[in-house]
Amino acid sequence: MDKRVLQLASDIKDMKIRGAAKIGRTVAEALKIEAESFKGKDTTEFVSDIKKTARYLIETRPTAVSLENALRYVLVEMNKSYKSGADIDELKRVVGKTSDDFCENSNLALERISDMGSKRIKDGDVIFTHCNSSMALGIIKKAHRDGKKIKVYADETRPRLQGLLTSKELLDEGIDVTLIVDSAARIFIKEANHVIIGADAVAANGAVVNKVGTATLSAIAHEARVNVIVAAETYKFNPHTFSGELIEIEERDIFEVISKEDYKKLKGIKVRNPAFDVTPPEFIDVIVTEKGLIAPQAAILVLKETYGLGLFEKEPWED
Ligand code: RI2
Repeated sequence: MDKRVLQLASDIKDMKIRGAAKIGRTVAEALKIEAESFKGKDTTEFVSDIKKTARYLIETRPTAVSLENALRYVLVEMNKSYKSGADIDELKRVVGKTSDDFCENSNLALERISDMGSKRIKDGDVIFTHCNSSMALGIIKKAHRDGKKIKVYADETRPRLQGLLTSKELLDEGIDVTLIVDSAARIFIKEANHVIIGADAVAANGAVVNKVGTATLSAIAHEARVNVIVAAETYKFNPHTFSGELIEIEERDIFEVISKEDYKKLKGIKVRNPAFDVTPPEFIDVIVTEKGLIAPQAAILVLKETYGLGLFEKEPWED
């Protein structure tokens, strides 16, 4: 495997490259790099090398389905060309082109989601956000750029403090931001008009998997009758959930939660660090996709339109 691909995989795993949309674009680019650097002339070897690279990239982060869907987007087309007898140059071209298309569509989705979502925001609105979602922040920034005077509460998002990244991004735009600890959400939610968040995965029943803490925040918002808006491209929808499969929740290193020093002091302590949680559809008012706004209960229709029945005999990266 190309060294640059190995480096990208390691950066995704360590969260130097993070955010579900960016992870998707990065793995698509990684396949293009691998294809371009392939030296041989044998098409079977080429296809097997690209599939192997895809399987390696899948292992980096299990929950963000954008990763899997980006690989699927490229590999389905590569497999079709291989079966129809394409030569090595054509196969390389197909991988490069589909990788570029995925990235272009992803950037376009950000623009569309920002445009459509921002129409929900009125002048004077107060918005609550969690973690650091490019899609959610796209909506907030667009509302601000359209001249709406808004105020944002960003929670810290323990343990990795992505709330600081969000605060910096919004401050750079000149937006009024207040940073709070996660556990202060119930105090400030009463002031909010909307909770706007991203998604790492959306299930067929409309449940949203997002950064841990999202489910609690959405429950609090539901109780306070504050709108919960999820910004998610259609490639965040998980086709496996169509047939009832559960989404795997990534558990990360416990030393993101506790220092090694404290861990030693607290002999016998158990620590858990799930990176995501599941918000039920009842707590979500709308999902903004690049194709339009949908009720969470309509997630199944998005999946059907994109993946048919979603019952894959074989994944495109399997040999
Ligand atoms: P966009 C992030 O995951 C957060 O959970 C965020 O809400 C989600 O990806 C979506 O981000 P992590 O990579 O795709 O920080 O909207 O674990 O940028």
